[in-house]
Amino acid sequence: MNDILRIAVQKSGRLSEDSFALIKECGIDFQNGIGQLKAQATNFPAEFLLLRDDDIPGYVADGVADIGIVGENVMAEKGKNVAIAHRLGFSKCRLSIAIPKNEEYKGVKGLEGKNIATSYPKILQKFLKENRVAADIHEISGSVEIAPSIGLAEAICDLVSSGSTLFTNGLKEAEVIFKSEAVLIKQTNLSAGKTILLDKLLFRIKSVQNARKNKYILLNAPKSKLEEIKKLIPGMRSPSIMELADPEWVSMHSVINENDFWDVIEALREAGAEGILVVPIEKMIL
Ligand code: PRT
Ligand code: ZN
Repeated sequence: MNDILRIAVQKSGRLSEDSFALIKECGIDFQNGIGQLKAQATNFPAEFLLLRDDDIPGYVADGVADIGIVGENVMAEKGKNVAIAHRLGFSKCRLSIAIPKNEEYKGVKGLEGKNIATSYPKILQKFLKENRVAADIHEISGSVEIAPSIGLAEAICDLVSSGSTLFTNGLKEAEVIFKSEAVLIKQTNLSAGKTILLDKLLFRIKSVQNARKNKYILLNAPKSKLEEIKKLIPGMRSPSIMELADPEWVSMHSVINENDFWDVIEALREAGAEGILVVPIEKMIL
């Protein structure tokens, strides 16, 4: 059977660039023409549906698309029957309650009876209910940040990343109620054939993510310090060690994690490593 995976992606917006880059790094090519809503992959059994992000959970739940890339915030707000297949780690942001910056924040209970403007009424309602606070939710679809200054609401609940939008609108972040990142969502009853395709795609995505998290390192080490240096760069199984023309020295190759990158480099230099080269990895298959 010739299965094809239909993938919903935001057409243009904050998720698009990273979504398209990830697809490309997974080795999947497609032509994305202006105004085009559908695109066929040329080298993978996939078809892309280019949509507004708000429509993606519904399309996936209804089976119009099999999988989709969307912010977890939109997935939670829409409350559709979809499952997270994988976390993608980009478009990170948080949904927060903000109040005028010269007001004192008296905790969640201080929101009792307040009028809060938001585009995320469901997530906000859930948070208020869990905290047993009764507040009025005023749903608006955009420019939420100006609501307090025009007298529409006393507080807002909106997405924040750097915080500069809140700042320029005279607001301050009072409470984070939801943390979000882009997620790959899937239909809950994918066919066996499409599940195989999704697994292939997930394998590629994980290889791309592992490669981004790790670096390839090459260095020269004095033989006398070999054991000490080996412990610092254990690599995927163990480091490769090659003889150099100088019998006192060896060349070592390994993989190091981006998170402890600088600590490892410093420790290597202290241990006597020289000529350290660090290069990006394109794909990493574990
Ligand atoms: O047209 P379409 O409906 O597809 O797109 P959209 O305009 O609804 O969404 P878009 O492209 O703006 O955002 C898509 C997703 O990106 C969101 O659902 C989030 O998951 C994620 N994301 C990450 C953000 C932000 N960061 C973000 N900062 N979405 C919106 N913002 C806005 C926020 O609403 C506020 O206005 O940026 C402003 C705050 O940013 P800072 O940096 O000033 O704090
Ligand atoms: Zn949207």
